[in-house]
Amino acid sequence: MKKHIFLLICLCLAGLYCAQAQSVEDLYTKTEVDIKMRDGVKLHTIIYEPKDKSVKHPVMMERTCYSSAPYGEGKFRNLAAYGPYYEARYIFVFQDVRGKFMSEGEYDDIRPFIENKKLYKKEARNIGNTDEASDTYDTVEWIVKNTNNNGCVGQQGISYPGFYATMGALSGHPAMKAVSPQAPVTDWFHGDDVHHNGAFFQSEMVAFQPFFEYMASNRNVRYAKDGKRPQFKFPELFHNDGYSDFLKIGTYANITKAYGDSLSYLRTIREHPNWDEYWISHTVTEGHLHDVKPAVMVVGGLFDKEDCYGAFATYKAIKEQSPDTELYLVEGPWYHGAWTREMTEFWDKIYFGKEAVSEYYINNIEYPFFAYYLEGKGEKPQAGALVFDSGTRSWNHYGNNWPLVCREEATPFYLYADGSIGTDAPKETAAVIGYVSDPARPVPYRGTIDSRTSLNYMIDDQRFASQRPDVLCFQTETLEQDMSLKGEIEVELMVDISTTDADFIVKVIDVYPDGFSWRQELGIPRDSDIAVPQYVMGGYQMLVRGEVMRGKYRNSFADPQPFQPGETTKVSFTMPDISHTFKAGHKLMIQIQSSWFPLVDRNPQTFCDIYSCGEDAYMKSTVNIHCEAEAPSMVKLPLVK
Ligand code: PG9
Repeated sequence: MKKHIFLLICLCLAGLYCAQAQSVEDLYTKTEVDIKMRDGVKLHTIIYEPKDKSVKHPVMMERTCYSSAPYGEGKFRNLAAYGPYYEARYIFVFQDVRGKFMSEGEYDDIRPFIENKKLYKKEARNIGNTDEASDTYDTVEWIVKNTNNNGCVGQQGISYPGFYATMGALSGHPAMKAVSPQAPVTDWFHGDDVHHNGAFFQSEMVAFQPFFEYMASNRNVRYAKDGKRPQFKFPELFHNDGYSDFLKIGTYANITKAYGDSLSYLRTIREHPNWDEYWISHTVTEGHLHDVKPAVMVVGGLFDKEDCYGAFATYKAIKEQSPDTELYLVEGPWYHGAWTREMTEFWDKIYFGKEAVSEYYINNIEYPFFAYYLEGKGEKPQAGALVFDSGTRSWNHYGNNWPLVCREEATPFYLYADGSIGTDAPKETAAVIGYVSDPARPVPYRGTIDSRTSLNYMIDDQRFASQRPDVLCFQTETLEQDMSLKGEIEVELMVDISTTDADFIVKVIDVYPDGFSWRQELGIPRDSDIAVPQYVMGGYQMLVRGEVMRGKYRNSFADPQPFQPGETTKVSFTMPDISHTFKAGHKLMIQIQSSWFPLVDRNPQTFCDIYSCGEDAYMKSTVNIHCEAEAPSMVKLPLVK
């Protein structure tokens, strides 16, 4: 008997060894197919299918504008990197979206969703009547009919692929059971990538567009001669210090001229400076997120420099427009895409802990969601919002009650002219504090030199800024007890400026106690292998949330209006949700400034069309913040009482 058990153990170990030793190529086949959409356009699709045909497999799909490569027979993606999905032998599908890389068709940025699309039998009748949702439907229809699948398809994607996942949720295909838009591109005028509250996020876009419009275009990949991408020579506008480089280039007109006005999206941005029909039709949350059939898990990073806004906006829009959808929100202390990459316990100077790391997210949050809906495996996850507290470094589930504190319940924290903050309305009759905003010396968005936009800026130390005369600092007394903020932040400033336009950047900051050290806070012994950042953490001013408001849009994003110099004027706007506990011993600081460079383009501070103005439009402006009884300035904080 013992011999048989021993033999059985050996056989199991051998089997285990073989399974582990088997490569992706041993376990999967790769097929590349140009799937015909309903209007005849073919989209290049790469399908990795398990060789094991004894069972039907679930499907995980990603539609992307960043290439479904590697292309070519025998060239496999490292599917093992997909962890539990690979272990569960999912069918993996990667597709180049219309107009990109190896797919046919014309590309349209954040292609509008077409309501009430008809599906005609004749291809010609479907021309002009397709969008990313119908392309997803037609793709899923082909996949279900042509692979050894279990009839359950999932889709996920980060950033732009997150937008395609949102569109996948609108495809209406019955096999599409679960979708996860992650840091989805959602609203490029109010809060994602291109603009925040109408202000242009230049350093991201100017660096991104040349790659996106040339290297990624199907003209230069699918249709390039023998598939070789011609190298594009763009003028060397940027050398090493983004701040100096962008200051030297100056205006938007100079940037587009340097590129020979060849970047179509920079032309689109110039042609649509205000919130108009172009932006409305290209913003999916503008009434299109109804009848969402699949389960949806929106994932976002609280400190995501690109699409922090989009995740919250998508979740709130589906919650409001499609109340029957099985809807989930996951918000972690992450930068753009960190949750599926190399997020570790420390991120730059800040410790977020073991439950912030990518492995925890994939194994405890994301995979269980898809396993339930695509494999029928495990418990149904708790629907609603699972949000990490970046102060207590812990996950909390709020069910359907996110944000915990809504606008009407938010607590006003008044800004006083002496630089303090409090919850009592100011009594002074004349209390103003101000600065001179000089476009020739804009406030940097970081305290260090960057050539590209740093993903760390959203948790950076703000002490570099608080020392500047053109940055106002307001702070509370040292907190005697923890103060938790859970939701969006409303800003209401009463201002007067000496010119006819200005930007207002407000930053919410967690001020660490003097003498603070991670080693003491976390009890990390000297001989520990945890790499504690070597940095003066005592007095660290951690950015928790920053946002810009372009003053001319204060009354309407569609109809910008000039300021009357010297006239006290209200400027109010909303900052994306936070989930942060300010611990006892810390302070809450608010900083106000009028430039955030080169992250945001400079406001000339005269009312004009910034996308076509000349250098002569730029002028200094004296900015006053009113902190008086009849004109109080405040931030309304989502304080959990
Ligand atoms: N959200 C990212 C982006 C898209 C388009 C322009 C700039 C940035 C991204 O898809 O990675």
